Amino acid sequence: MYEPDSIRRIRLRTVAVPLPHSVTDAKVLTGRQRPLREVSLLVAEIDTEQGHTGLGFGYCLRAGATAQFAHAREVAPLLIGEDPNDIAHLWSRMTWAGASVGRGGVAAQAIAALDTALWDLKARRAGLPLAKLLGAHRDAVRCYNTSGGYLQAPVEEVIDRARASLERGIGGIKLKVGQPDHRTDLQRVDAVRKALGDRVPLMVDANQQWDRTTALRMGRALEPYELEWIEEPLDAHDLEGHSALAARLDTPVGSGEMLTSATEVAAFVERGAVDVLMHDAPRIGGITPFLRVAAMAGLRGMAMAPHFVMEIHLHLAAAYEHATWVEHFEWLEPAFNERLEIRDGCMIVPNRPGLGLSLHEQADGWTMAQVEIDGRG
Ligand code: SMN
Ligand code: MG
Repeated sequence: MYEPDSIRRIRLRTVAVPLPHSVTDAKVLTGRQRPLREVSLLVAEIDTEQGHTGLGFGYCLRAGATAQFAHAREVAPLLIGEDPNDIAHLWSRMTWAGASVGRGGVAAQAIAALDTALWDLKARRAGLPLAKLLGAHRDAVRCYNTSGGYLQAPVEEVIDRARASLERGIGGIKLKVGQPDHRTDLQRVDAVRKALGDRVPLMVDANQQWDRTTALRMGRALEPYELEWIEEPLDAHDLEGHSALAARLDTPVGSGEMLTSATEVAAFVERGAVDVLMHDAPRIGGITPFLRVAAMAGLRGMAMAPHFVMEIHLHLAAAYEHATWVEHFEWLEPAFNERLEIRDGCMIVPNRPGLGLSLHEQADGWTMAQVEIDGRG
């Protein structure tokens, strides 16, 4: 017999995780952003009256951490006293509470940390890894490395790091492109393809720095390299441009990481604007909206390669029917005690319950803000 549980306490904190070294993508070289030095996590920990716990997190890069924390702090009290199993209802309540600032962006991202903690809690209560709770299609997901392919690294270093990734069992390599000098992009892709050989899955990511003409020209110039996909060739919101480009290139086009609501992602899915859907649960409001658009993409047989946060997306990709990849980054590892196992080109779904994560104590030293909410005001 099910006895409804009740949320007793929520802890929120912002944890600024430093990167081993700063990284540069095309947005930096075109003067739009500073190099990236840290990732700010918004961590939510939920405790229930029956003694269950859930751990979730969202993130942001550069600006936004203060606003995410402030919004989460405002909506989290709505969860106190509620049954943590009613995740869809709680997601709606939190979203309606902040509706006047919108259903995407910072508001959605604050909710994402809490929503993810609720899913973690539900899976832990069931004693199942999250992928199993959702209904997994596989217990390992193909993975590719991104962190070795940034633009501040000379191509020799990119090749060395790619070789090290492949040796440790990672299944593909992504390179950053989109530099103001297009020839440099092509030279780097050529050098890496020659060094690694034809059989290694390679992807490129232009981080939105091409216009429509350049994207088509670069896409055509890159066709001989048989890339797994070309990512963010255009402005992230240029739905029409993506549709036209995807129709004209043989190489699959991927995008979706910069969209910040399920509705925005759904438009790309409905229009078939991308071949590889790259949405991001923490960016669009959590696992609840992620699964809604994944279901739409699944009906169309689309490929899916969720953006960043392998710690969460590994479970969601394992529960997706069609072709899928997960993105390997070591950046967030210092914040957690556990490590994901990688073998034969794939990341293995952990057999621990929930997401299978616990916060490392060094996260305490990186905590910039925290609050405990227990309903007693
Ligand atoms: C990226 C952007 C922001 C954080 C991590 C990674 C990048 C990617 O665009 O897709 O790898
Ligand atoms: Mg990207």
